[in-house]
Amino acid sequence: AKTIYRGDYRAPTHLIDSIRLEFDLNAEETLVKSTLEVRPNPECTEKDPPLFLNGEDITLRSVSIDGRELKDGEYKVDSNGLTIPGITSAQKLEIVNTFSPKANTALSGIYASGVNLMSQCEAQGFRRITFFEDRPDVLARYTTVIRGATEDFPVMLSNGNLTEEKSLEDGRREVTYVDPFPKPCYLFALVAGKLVSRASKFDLKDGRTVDLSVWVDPQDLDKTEHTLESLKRAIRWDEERWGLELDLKDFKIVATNDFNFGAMENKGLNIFNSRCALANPKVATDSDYLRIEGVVGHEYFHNWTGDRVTLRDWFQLTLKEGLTVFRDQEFSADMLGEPSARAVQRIRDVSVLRAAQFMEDAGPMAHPIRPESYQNINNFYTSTVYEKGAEVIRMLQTLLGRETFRKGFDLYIARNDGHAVTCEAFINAMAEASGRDLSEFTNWYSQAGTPRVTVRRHWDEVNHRLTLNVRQSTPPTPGQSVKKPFLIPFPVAFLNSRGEEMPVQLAEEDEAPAPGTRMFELTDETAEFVFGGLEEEPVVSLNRGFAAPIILDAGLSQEELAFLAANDPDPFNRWDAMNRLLIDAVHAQTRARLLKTPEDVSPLVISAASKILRDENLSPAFKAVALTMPGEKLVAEEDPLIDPHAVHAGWIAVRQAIGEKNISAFLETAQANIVEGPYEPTPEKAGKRALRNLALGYAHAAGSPRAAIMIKDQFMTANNLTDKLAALHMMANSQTPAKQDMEVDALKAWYHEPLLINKWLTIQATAPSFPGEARVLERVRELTRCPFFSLKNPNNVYALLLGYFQQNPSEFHLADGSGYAFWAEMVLELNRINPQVAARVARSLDNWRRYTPALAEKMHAALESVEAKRSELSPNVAEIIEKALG
Ligand code: DPP
Ligand code: ZN
Repeated sequence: AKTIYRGDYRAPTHLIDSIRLEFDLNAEETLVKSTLEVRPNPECTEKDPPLFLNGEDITLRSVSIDGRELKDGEYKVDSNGLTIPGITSAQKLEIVNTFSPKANTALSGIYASGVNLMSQCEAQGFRRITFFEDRPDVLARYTTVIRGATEDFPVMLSNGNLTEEKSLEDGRREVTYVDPFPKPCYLFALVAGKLVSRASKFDLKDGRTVDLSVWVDPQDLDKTEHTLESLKRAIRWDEERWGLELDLKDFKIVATNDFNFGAMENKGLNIFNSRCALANPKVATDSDYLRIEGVVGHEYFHNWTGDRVTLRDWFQLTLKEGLTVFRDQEFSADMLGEPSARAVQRIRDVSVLRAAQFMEDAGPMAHPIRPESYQNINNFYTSTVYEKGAEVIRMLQTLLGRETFRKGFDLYIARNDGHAVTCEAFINAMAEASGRDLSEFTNWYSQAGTPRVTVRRHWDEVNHRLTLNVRQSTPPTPGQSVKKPFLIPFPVAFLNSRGEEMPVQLAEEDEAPAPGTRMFELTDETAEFVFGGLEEEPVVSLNRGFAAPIILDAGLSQEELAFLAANDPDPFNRWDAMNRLLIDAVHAQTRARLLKTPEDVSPLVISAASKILRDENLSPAFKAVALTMPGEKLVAEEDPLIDPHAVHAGWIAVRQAIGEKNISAFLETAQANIVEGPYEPTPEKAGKRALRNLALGYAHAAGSPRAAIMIKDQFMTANNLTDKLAALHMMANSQTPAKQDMEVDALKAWYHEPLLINKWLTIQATAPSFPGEARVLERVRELTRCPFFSLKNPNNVYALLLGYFQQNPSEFHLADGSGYAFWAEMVLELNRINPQVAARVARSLDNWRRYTPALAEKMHAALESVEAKRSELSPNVAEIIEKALG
């Protein structure tokens, strides 16, 4: 496939000032008439270039220029698009084409979802609707006319304002929308079908009243309140925190069960995957409620960072995504309010980054937040572009300070409103607002890989001085063997033996600053800091709040980690220390298994866990995250060669030991954290539920019969999905015979609700199998043939197949390679149906080189078996396989 390079950017040959789209809707075959006002781009340096309009999987009916239909030979059409030479002045182009929504299983362009039609244009779906310059730097004004049978399409929506609505004589209706804002075509949206809405008026700060609505299938209307309320909070927050107002009279959200992404920020008409939009206590857990609020915020915030200020080209994706993830993370944190709840939010965000992005950065798909090349842009909607991109923005805020960062942000918006720009626009605005040269910082945009920062300490007992020697290095990544040092914010704090913060004073300074965190910056490969004014040797607490997305080796002993886990006043680092102890304990147990030298789980980790569990000053929410076992994959990432079975056994041993040694404390905690009354997803109540379920999990893992009874009882009586699902999950992960009945009960009760079916599928896919039970591989294979599973539905695929391939390492990595063979089979089937989804699933074998030779060899063979079908592979899948085989 063709590789596209960032440096090859050329301005568009032609500009399209306006587009009028007329749709005659039909699920089998939709007819589009598109009228374009086209003119040569004065900034294009080529002499009289032909106009090229992308078009894919659509059928051209006719082309006319200024009313004259073009004949064969006056244009050229092939499987990539339409070429029209000779457009050297402003002209009106009229194109008629058709496509089939029903046949569109790729879910890109306009497709059928149940009885509805939905659109998804980012990144390159618009070319599957009509012929157009499908690139983000062509901004046009859209008028959309939709005609459809009243019976089939009682609701027809598009971007902008409804300006006309009429009944046609043939039993159809026609609606017209005008979007006042020029936009790139990836932000176009069309929705039609039998939808109902929950609507509300909302008063903006500037005095205008706007209409907000959430559109869903009728059976989902009772799941829309949280979405609508989240939207109101997001609008208010963007006004208050960033001074940004809604620029439309009308803002709509639509939910659908068939969607490749989580959600999409189409101008004024956001479309959401139902799993990111629908909630009530029966179908959504506490984390679903949080996620929905975050995603509703994310898509709404794109209205400014993405829509009003958009991208010049797809290499700049992080310009809108990194920034908007940062904004949604801040929104979620602000909604939680008090500092310890905010810390829990930060802990969750960092855990996601470490689990997914660090792995990506260490594998064959490693790329800078702004990639230098790609084959298929859909493969670059990655945790690097999104989550690491957000960390890069956060570092800028840390380095410049909140106020200056805000000034830079305001400047960025003011200066680039209505334009399609590059990442430089953001950096330049920040540099200008701060008066600081940020050129060193831009390495974060151009270099892949996670920097390792190693800190070695020397305590001078005589002079009471502490020296920190810091070294940063970043391992090679594909195409980048040597890395320049990064500019890294580096917060330092010291604790005395009572656990209190001490002043962080450089030896050459005369005065001690107030005790607390002090911010330094790393710019070179090495740095030395000498600190004085210390009454005793401190314990260091570094990179508080995860100020930089680095892998930090602070050189702390297990005792020091245990000290921080018990005492660090910074909740993030307190969590981090406990998390590190847990990871190290799993490593030790894994090693003991590999070397066949049994050893006890370190008493230090057990007592650290027990202290956190009993600490009366900690919130339940914090205790729950601090005592959550790190994922097996995250732990395995640090092993020189991964043996998933040894890691699994090590993980089980640690959890069991912590459970056994604290069994009564866990049972008491479970008892003490029962939440009474009607369900509410508040942080306090969610925190209590999380802690209770965590405690039950440990006690159950330690074999407590009482825990088993409590879990079963909870499954039967819970008034909310969080508790019910947690109970089912704990049972499914144990050997209890009772679990079969529970699983069948749940299936019966959940059968008609796609959101719940997906959760059920994930439980099946991620559970272990015990002796005498069918292997998970067999269960998953069987489930792919069930009436409630379809390879055409992305959520089904993510729930069952990604669950199995990516969240159940010990069951997927079977010694005979049968797990991998199944993966290959699924990738090839999905490749025919939905290339974007197939490519996501394909990534499950990315890090094959990291496994023990016997497994790596079989993973490699599975990759080759897919590669062997090269000629059938979509460009999406081909790129992933090619890079994995590298
Ligand atoms: N731009 C979408 C989002 O991340 C994904 N297509 O919000
Ligand atoms: Zn986004």
